[in-house]
Amino acid sequence: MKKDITRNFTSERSEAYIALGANLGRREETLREALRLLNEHTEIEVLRASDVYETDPVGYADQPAFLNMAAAVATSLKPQALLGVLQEIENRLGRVRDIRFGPRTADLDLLWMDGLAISTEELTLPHPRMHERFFVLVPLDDIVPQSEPSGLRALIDDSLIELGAASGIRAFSGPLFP
Ligand code: PH2
Ligand code: MG
Ligand code: MG
Repeated sequence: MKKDITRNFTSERSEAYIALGANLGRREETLREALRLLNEHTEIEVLRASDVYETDPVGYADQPAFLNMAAAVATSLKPQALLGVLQEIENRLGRVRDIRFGPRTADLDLLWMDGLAISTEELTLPHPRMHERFFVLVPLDDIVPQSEPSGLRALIDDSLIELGAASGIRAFSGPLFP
């Protein structure tokens, strides 16, 4: 059955995947705090966090290296509401500048939610560029189970084969959560 995304999920929980990035300020503390704030929300539970990777900037090269990671969450929020929470957390963590693809204190991108396909002004799911970015795929690869039911596992496997040898990404630390 196709999911009705206009419905208000009160009890039903979705599994969502979020990419986190930071390349200004205290990058590791920012990511740790983002995970804490996510999990603190009454309708979001952080299930798994990936290792942390240091990555060369993609898209706009003249900026510092990023720390990137990914997280799996369970949530009763609808996609738009979850997106709103991610933006609130970015704001709380002091995100100010917003050059497209430019430096950011905290970037929380909603990548995938139960295999939903959505295309609106504010939100496109799956994230339209996730399959071409090592800084998204490599962390996701850490936390998406082999048995993931909605097609994300297959997307990661296919994309990593398509892209070939990973570059511009280095191990930085283990998971920052719990
Ligand atoms: N985010 C961008 C643009 N470029 N490059 C890396 N390595 N990591 C990012 O998180 C990133 C980027 C836009 O959000
Ligand atoms: Mg981003
Ligand atoms: Mg973003």
